[in-house]
Amino acid sequence: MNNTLIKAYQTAVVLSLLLLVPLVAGAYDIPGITGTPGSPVFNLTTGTGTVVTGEGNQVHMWLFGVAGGTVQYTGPTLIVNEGDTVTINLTNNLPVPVSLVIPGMNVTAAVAAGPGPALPGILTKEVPADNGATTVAYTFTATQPGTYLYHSGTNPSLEVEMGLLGALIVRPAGYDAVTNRIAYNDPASTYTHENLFLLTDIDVRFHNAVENGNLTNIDFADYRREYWFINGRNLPDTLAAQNTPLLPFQPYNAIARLNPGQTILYRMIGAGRDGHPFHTHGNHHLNIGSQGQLMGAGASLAWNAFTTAVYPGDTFDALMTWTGQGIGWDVYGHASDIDNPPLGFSTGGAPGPEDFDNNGNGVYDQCNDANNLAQPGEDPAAHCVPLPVIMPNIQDLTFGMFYSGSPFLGAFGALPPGEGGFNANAGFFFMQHSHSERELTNFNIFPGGMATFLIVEPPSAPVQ
Ligand SMILES: [Cu+2]
Repeated sequence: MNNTLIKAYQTAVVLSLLLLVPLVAGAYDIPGITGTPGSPVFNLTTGTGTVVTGEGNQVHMWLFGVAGGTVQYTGPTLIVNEGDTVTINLTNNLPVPVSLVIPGMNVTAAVAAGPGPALPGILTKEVPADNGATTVAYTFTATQPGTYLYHSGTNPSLEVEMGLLGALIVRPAGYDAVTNRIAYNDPASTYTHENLFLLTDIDVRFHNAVENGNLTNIDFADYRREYWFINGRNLPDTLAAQNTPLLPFQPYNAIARLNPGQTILYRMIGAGRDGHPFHTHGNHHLNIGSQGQLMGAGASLAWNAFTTAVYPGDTFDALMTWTGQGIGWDVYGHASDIDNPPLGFSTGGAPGPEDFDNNGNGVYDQCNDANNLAQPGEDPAAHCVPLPVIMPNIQDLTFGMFYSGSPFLGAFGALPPGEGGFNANAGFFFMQHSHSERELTNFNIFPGGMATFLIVEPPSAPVQ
């Protein structure tokens, strides 16, 4: 075939491959529980559990869980839709009364079953300590989409500290899990993936006192945190699998992943005793909502931040993306081709990393080819610009456990014996963490605490 025929053939191949790609890429959601649309009912209970900390300590907790299941830290994430009439039936297996408050929701509480009556608490009606005999129903209409905290409204100094808290997500009326992934009823809140970052902290001395029955000897003014959590886990457990049997009371992890150009919705909640400056590496995040309120039509009052101060009771909805724009060199390694040999089409197979910027002209990584343009999202000014430093010899480098051996996205390079294995796709790992440095420890052991990672995976590794 002559060159024209080859190009026509390859263009057809590329187009047919594109047709096989779904219009909406695979996406992941926040794990949680849902109910019957319109009128979901959640049956929750309380109980004691043991949280395993990042350095291996075990901490006595009071926790919410689905009735008949395992209690958990943090409590089950409740996911409902705007306009739903939500009922949460709560029973209690703890030695103290408990209750449920949901700041931002107009909740009605009443005894639904059992001997009753509910105890008249300070903030809401309470479930007595009666080994599950009484059920109190908390009912509200989810009028406003957004991210919310629920927690015990009974002696919160003790009971929120002990772990009686969780997240509530209200999806907007126009939301569709496949075709319209929005945080609010506004296209400016559109996202590809979403993550929950429920931020908590504890003082293990209080938990030891409760475990030993010394409920009256706790001085909450004298608190000193030793552990900081995201979704009930400390680093490195924030990166472990969901529902791992190693952490039976801590089902949720906190890994964030995206492909270049995609957008993640971070739902951040402050539920500890201290505020936490939550900091994103890789890019700033755009705070589009807070406390269930969109920051203006078209998100016009949204604000960019590298760090958002998340104080107790705060919730923020923030959009995070990554494109590699503006760094001034070609993160895909198109210029040098040292680490990333031509793959995929050029060897007769599926698209590979080196095909990503190919317009179907049959020429691969020829930066002097006028048809070889920057890919969507790639900075045209950086396309084919080489890495502006000379890489040191490997014996002169210190290796992080997530380094692929190459500075280029999706490329592997040489690593010393024993290094590697934690970065399967040669992605970029960006720490997302509390910028209070002391909160990056587990009982004074660094690294740990309130930290996780955003993994920018190369286009060859679609994030589902
Ligand atoms: Cu940092």
